[in-house]
Amino acid sequence: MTTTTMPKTDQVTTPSTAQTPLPDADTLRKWLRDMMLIREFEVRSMQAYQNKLAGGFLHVYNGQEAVAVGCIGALRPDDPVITAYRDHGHALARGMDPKVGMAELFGRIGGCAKGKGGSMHFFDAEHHMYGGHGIVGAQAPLGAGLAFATKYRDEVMGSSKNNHVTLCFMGDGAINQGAVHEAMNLAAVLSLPVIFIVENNFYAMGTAIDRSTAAAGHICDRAAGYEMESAVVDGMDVLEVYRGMKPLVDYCRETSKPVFVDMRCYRFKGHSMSDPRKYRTHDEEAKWELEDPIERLAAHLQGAGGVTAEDTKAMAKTVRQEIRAAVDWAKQSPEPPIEELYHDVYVDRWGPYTGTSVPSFMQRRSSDREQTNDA
Ligand SMILES: Cc1ncc(C[n+]2csc(CCOP(=O)(O)OP(=O)(O)O)c2C)c(N)n1
Ligand SMILES: [Mg+2]
Repeated sequence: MTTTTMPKTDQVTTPSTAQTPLPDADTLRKWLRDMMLIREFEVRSMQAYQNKLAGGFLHVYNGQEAVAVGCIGALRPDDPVITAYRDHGHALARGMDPKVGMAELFGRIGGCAKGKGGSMHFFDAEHHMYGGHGIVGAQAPLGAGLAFATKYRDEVMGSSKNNHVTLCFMGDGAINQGAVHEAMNLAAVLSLPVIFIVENNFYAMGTAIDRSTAAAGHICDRAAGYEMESAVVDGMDVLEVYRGMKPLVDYCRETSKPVFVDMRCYRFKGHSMSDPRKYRTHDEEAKWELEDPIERLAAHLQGAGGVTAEDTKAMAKTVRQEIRAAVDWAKQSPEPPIEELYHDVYVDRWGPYTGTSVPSFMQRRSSDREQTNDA
């Protein structure tokens, strides 16, 4: 048994919080509903898993809902998002229909990946959600690649400039992966509009962050090595997440420079369904449960007026009905036929390869060439 030296959320500093105005009351109510929807989806996912309706691995997002909802709330709807295997919350926050998500979990043809991906591979191109990735840190190069693609379209292919910002989420366990550092380096070298968000829940499986990571209390120092802007944000409060992220998203969009975020949060459940959580104490869990992001936003909305306890209850009821309908729908969806194994393996949307050219943002500056004398 080990205990972590994790900072409490009240010790966390958040940038520019005072200056960033919050969105209107309807948006805040939608965020509360979205967080409730994610929580209920996870509760029913765990039930379904125990009832053997879902197979494979299941990693639920309980406790971290404010991160996906607040970060995605700071984006435009067409900005790309990519994450790891704890991905249901991001997909739902991005607008995925819970029916389609539940069917994916159940391995049914109605799922977002036709039941061929399961829990770890929620993918929804229409909502610019690019997965769901099971290899720790593997989504970081893909996130940099998505940002590269948006920049390439703007500067080389496109007739109009879209200035997309890509959000690339990862766990704290990913930050010691070589691929993550290669991606951060390339993002800095090519000036790619990507925000690397570490959902720092202080554990990678059963290993506390200070047992696996040097200088665990200040992982933003790693971003400094790439001359990248960075921030620590309280991920247990959706308003703080939004206030922290909005200026960073705006900065990234304006400058096309990458950003790194240490998003402090806590997962209320185990790493996966087979985790008995023996590596942390009940006291520690109880302390973090007091920070429940859903309760915090509900209290804010009730305190700020406009929303009553009855409204919140009614919202919770609607959400329960929606998720129950999603479970029923997913159960009705057939299993994929065997031929599906060979479908969707390769995509040739852009036609055959016809050569390439180097976009200007990849060309080395002439001053660099003069310095190294190898023009
Ligand atoms: C390259 C690689 N190594 C090991 C694993 C096994 N593994 C799966 S999840 C995990 C822990 C990751 O923890 P973290 O990144 O903090 O994410 P969290 O589960 O806390 O969201 C590990 C080691 C893996 N999937 N990929
Ligand atoms: Mg973690």
